[in-house]
Amino acid sequence: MTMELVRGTCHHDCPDTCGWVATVEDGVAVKLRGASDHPYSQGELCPKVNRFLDRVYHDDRILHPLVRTGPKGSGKFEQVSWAEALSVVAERLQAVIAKHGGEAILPWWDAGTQGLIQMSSLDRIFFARLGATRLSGSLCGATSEHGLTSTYGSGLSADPMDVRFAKLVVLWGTNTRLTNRHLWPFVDEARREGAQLVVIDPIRTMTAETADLFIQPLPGTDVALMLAMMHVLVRDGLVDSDYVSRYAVGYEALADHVASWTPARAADVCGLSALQIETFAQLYGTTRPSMIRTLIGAEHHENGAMFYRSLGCLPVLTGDWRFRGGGLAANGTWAWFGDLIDESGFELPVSTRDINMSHLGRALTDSDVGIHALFVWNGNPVVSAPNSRLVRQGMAREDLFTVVSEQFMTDTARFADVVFPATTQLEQLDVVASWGHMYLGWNQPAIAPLGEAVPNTELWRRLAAAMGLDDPVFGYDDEALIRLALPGIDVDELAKKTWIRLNFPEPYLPFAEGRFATASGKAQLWSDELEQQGYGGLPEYRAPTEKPGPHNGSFPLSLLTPKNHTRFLNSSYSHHHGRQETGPYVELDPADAAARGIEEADQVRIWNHRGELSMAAHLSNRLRPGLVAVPWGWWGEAANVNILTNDTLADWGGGVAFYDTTVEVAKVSVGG
Ligand SMILES: Nc1nc2c(c(=O)[nH]1)N[C@H]1C(S)=C(S)[C@@H](COP(=O)(O)OP(=O)(O)OC[C@H]3O[C@@H](n4cnc5c(=O)[nH]c(N)nc54)[C@H](O)[C@@H]3O)O[C@H]1N2
Ligand SMILES: Nc1nc2c(c(=O)[nH]1)N[C@H]1C(S)=C(S)[C@@H](COP(=O)(O)OP(=O)(O)OC[C@H]3O[C@@H](n4cnc5c(=O)[nH]c(N)nc54)[C@H](O)[C@@H]3O)O[C@H]1N2
Ligand code: SF4
Ligand SMILES: [Mo]
Repeated sequence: MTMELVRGTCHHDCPDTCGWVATVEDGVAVKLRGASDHPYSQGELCPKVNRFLDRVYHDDRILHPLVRTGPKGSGKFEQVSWAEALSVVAERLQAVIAKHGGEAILPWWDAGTQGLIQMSSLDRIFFARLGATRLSGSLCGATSEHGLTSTYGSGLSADPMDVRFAKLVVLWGTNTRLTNRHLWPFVDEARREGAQLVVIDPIRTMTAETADLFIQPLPGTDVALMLAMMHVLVRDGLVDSDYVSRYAVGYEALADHVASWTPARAADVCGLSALQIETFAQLYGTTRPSMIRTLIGAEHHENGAMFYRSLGCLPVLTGDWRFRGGGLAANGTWAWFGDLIDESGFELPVSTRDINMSHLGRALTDSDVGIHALFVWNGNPVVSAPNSRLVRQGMAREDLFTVVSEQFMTDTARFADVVFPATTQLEQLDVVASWGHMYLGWNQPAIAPLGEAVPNTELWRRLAAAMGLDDPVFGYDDEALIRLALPGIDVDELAKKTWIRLNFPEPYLPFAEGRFATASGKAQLWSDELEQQGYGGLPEYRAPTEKPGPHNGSFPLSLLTPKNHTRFLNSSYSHHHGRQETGPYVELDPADAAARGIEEADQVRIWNHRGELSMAAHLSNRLRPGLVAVPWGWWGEAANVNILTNDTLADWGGGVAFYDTTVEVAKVSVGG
């Protein structure tokens, strides 16, 4: 018997990017454990990935190419050879191009794996050569980065691990214990040293439960809260005027602007008390260092980018950037890797149109847009994109030719004409950059690909050959692609060490002496660009278009649909771990339930102008009147809450307003 330990890095779309070690016996992975020497994840994986081997070896894995035999969406397929599947795809794509032009082809991909080459590399050359429509926007991450860039000139922010040096930790719109669990020990460390913890979330999450101070604003109103904090900082002389005068522009204008944003005014907008705002603002204004941690929750609003742009102003005003353990740790980590990763080898200058990925449903159902072929990999848009009824409607078009590369028969793959079998992270080579810490991770394949599954890179090579594309880069193997994308990295050393810290100083104090990436080198409390683009030069609160109320076709209750299950990763694992999680259900405040005659476990309808679902009611003290929540990530038309969600784009940055959704809920009458 041979036994081998193979080190790798988790590929999931998760900020933790954990290191792991697979035990392989005679070519079969028998154990997967967290790598105890990974400096950030330190040994533990998570309830999702602890059972990753069950996923890898699951009977439901797609291991061969499939061609549809039943009606669209029926999930009826037959196994075919790779050669046959490739020739079907090549023929159909050539026919689409001949009849409608390359732009009738839409690629749709996300971060199902966020590995550098398996997420997106050769696909870009492939689709550029076909003249396909380009995918723009993002379900996750771009709005926060663009918002922050408006204030700092880049998405760079603090090293999240430095939260351990904070005296005040503010978890703002992030459910750390669920979504970023390996940061929690660092938060705990700070608390053991006396730090206080503030959590700001419309939902009393498992993270909020542990806070010293929990602030529960109405969704999408945080910018008003920030403006009132700025008001208090200015009013009470808590601004670090030395820092601001050296390293920021627009302070005078901002100070004038926030004069009218009293805590009382913000309290009305946010549904908080003026005293709460006052207390928090004082705490923040007088505690150094204060570290704000935020991730993605707050970007899923129409004013999502404004949230991050405004948040970025706070540690500038307090001068928190001077201190280790101070500042703001956002999803800016990708920005750190930017200088390292050179994707130009995967790009061709193309001038085709683009379509925002959140508008998949709109694009597929609008005949003027004219999409005739759709290619999906690394994502499950039928479950993860907003306004999902429209996505289903579009994907059900018999005249749409759909290709999906998947490991499992997801709701999206069910609509495919051709399904290609994809390998898992245990079967593919890659490197993984993190958006939660500063370590780049190598992933050595631990086992051979199962069945006829291939890494995404190999799929593009085979498709390129089938389509007669001969760009030299299609001849590169995976290691050569990694070398191409990481010109400044010693790839052999990375492979040997498995994890290397980016070459940033430690402690990492990016803005201790200003040096923001803006043209002036200063933080932009006032932004000329935003003023010119019509967003206003200063942080501004704007209510969403879809807000609760009996007008404008909207509905009386706000609906939030964040991640809720420890065993799900977005929509992945819901079909494996679903039985261990309760749900889906509609979580209601007892007051809203009482007003509708709803009791615990009653079957209720939840609907709006986009769709309707029927689920059990769950009365909860995690919410507040006017707010309901449904856990997201469940497969199946009857369980997928994105049927209800808003596909309006965020202000700038290309994200989408999932969480600016309004609904009504009613009891399903017996027999009705
Ligand atoms: N277990 C688990 N972990 C995950 C994931 C998963 O599916 N399951 N997904 C991964 C992915 S892709 C991502 S992007 C991250 C996301 O990590 P987070 O950003 O932490 O997660 P979200 O659930 O999107 O939102 C976080 C919180 O934002 C709150 N929120 C919503 N609107 C507002 C608002 O207007 N203001 C404020 N203050 N808060 C608001 C929500 O109530 C929610 O509790 O998690 C990653 N980790
Ligand atoms: N209502 C609501 N909607 C949301 C969110 C929310 O909080 N609420 N969160 C949003 C966020 S933050 C995100 S990031 C998105 C996530 O949405 P998606 O990116 O669509 O995430 P998943 O649903 O996990 O789908 C990833 C798929 O990729 C496949 N996959 C994994 N590795 C590979 C591989 O190597 N090759 C191939 N070909 N496939 C692979 C997996 O099997 C899985 O089916 O959803 C967004 N949608
Ligand atoms: S999903 Fe996240 S927490 Fe779980 S092992 Fe992967 S990186 Fe770590
Ligand atoms: Mo995400």
